[in-house]
Parts: sequence; structure tokens; C-alpha cells
Amino acid sequence: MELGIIGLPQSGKSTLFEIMTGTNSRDAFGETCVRGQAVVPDERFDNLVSIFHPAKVSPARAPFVDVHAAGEKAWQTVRQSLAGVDGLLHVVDGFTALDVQEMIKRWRQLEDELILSDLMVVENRGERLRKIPRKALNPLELLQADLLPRLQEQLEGSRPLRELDLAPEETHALRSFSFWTLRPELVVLNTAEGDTPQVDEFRKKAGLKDPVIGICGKLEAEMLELPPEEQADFLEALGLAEPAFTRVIRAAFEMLGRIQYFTVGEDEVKSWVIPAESRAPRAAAAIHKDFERGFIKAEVVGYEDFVACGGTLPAVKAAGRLRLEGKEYIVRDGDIVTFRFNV
Ligand SMILES: Nc1nc2c(ncn2[C@@H]2O[C@H](COP(=O)(O)OP(=O)(O)OP(=O)(O)O)[C@@H](O)[C@H]2O)c(=O)[nH]1
Ligand SMILES: [Mg+2]
Repeated sequence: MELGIIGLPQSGKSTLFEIMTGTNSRDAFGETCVRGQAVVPDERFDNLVSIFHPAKVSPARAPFVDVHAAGEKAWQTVRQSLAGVDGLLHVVDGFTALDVQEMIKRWRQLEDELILSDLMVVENRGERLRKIPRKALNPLELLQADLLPRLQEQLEGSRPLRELDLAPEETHALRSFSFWTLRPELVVLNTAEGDTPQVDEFRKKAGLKDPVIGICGKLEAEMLELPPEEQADFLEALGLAEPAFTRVIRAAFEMLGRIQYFTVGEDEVKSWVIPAESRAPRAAAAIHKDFERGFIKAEVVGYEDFVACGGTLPAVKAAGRLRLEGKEYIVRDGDIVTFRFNV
């Protein structure tokens, strides 16, 4: 699981990467890709930490990639570096733009590049498949051959593939193509100091179905330089309940379709990130492969129930709210889990 940061040159990509991950990127001379982990803010997790006071705290993290690419081969470098990412963060320079129309133009410029790139893949693949008699195609190729005209029409209409309502097996059949516009995308509108981000107007005029978050990257970078107690005043002066970058991290994490469950104790409170709809044994594999193989049962309580019962596992048990779940159980976001296994 990885999120790639894209955007036109000098749009504020590295600044955003740095404030989210705390990893220096702009001084990484000679590196094409810089990777960093951002803590995913979660109130439930913070609350569990204040209940257990654990020796070790392991919140969910979202991995981001920042690419350094310039010159003629920049686009090629970006494509190679981000070929494997699961989601995109598209940073748009709104701080030198005069109006929303110009921001949209900039966003569109890169978006068109991605669409064109996908269209070339569709055309190449289509051409090759048409040369093979239909009878000789395997089931995967048949599905692809039937899908490609639809993809082509979408891309030629300058629309991203993610807006097509593809069935899971269709998306699966397209996996090997690594289409850019099939991946989820979060648009980050980077605005000038003192400007209220015109997020709604941008979304409406751009005809976007994807989420858009406004941020002033430079200002939030400055805020992080302050001592912690002054950061709160800084935010208050801006009329913000939380910095925009934490919203970016959360939204980016959410768009990947992952959920988290928690393991708790005095030694460690830990968040485990798993794909949504995972069954208990698969969820257990996040901790250890042996947990999946030797899975017996999972002791589960939902976060809300846990808090309602007074915030201790014995209290949850006494209230009869600790559930014993088997192999078919689908783990829910916020579950507090203890696995029973046999190896
Ligand atoms: N006014 C203003 N300037 C910003 C903002 N974010 C970034 N900048 C400035 O824009 C310049 C580029 O920022 P970077 O974060 O390096 O942008 P980038 O997209 O990584 O740039 P490249 O990697 O060279 O394409 C720097 O001089 C930043 O100080 C912002 O929100 N407001
Ligand atoms: Mg950069």
C-alpha cells in the first residue's frame, strides 16, 4: 500500500510530503524517490492510548512517495517511480494562480497527461488483441477485449477510468495495466496564505466526483516549526479545528479502502491496517502468518461498545459484550481484537 504525490513542477508536493511525514525530501539530493510514513490521525486510537498508557504506541501509518523529477524526462521518471502506487495525491498550485479557473486549468493539464497515458495503453492492448482470433483468447483476454472499447470511449471523452462503475472482476482483469486514472485520487488545492481555499467552487467547475481538500502548505509548514503549545493558538487564529494536512492524510488513507482494528494492552496499543471486508484469519495474518494458519477464534469488541462498557476488557466481559468470533467473521473498522490461535 502506497500513495504517490503528483502535481506540476513547483506546486508544493515536497512541502506537503514533508509536513505529512516529517521526512525531509527537498534536501534528499540525488534521490529520485523519497518515501515517508504519515501517522493516520484517529481519535479512537488516541483514546485507547489514554486508557492503557502503554509502553509502546503504534498508530496506523500511511506511506507516501515524493518524486524528484525535472527536465525533459520528468514525466517518464514520475511514471516509472509511481507505477506501483495504490492511490494518488494530486497537488495543485493555487498560490500563484489568479482565480479558480486557472487552478482548474493547471489541474486539467496533468489530468490530461494521465488520461493520455492510459489511452495509449488501451490502444496498444486493443490492437494486439484484435490480431488474435476471438476463439483463441483466454477468459482474461476475452474480458479485456470486451472492456477496452468502453475504456477508450471514457478516456477519449477526457474522463478518468475511476468514474466508470466497473465490477470487481472487471477491475481485476485490468490490474496488469496499472492505469493511472483507475486509481483513486485526492486533489489537494494548495492556496496562498490568507486565502480561503475555494474548494467547492473548484470541485463544481472541474466536474469532479473525487474529494478535494484545501491547504496552505507553506503556512502549515511554518506552524510545525513552532513549539507544540503555540501550534494550537496558530490554528485558532486561522479558525481551524485541526491542520488541513491531517485531513489530507485521513482522506488519503480512507480512499484506499483500508480499515483498522486495534490490539490493546499495557505493553502496546497498536493499529493494524487491513483491506475492508477481510475475514478474521486474514486480518490475523497482519500480525503474524502463524495467526492465520493456526486461527481458532477471535475475541472481539467494537470500539463503541468497549468505551460504553467503561473501557476495560474485564468490564466488557462482565457485561457479556465480548464476542467470540470464528473464521467467517468479517472484521469491522475499530474492532478491538485478541486472537486465539494454535501453532
Ligand atoms: N506561497 C506559497 N508557496 C508555497 C506553498 N507551498 C509551496 N510553496 C513554495 O513553492 C516552492 C515549491 O515547493 P515544493 O514543495 O518544493 O514544490 P514541488 O512541487 O515539490 O516542486 P518540484 O519537486 O520542484 O516540482 C517552494 O519555494 C515553496 O516554498 C504555499 O502553500 N504557498
Ligand atoms: Mg518536490
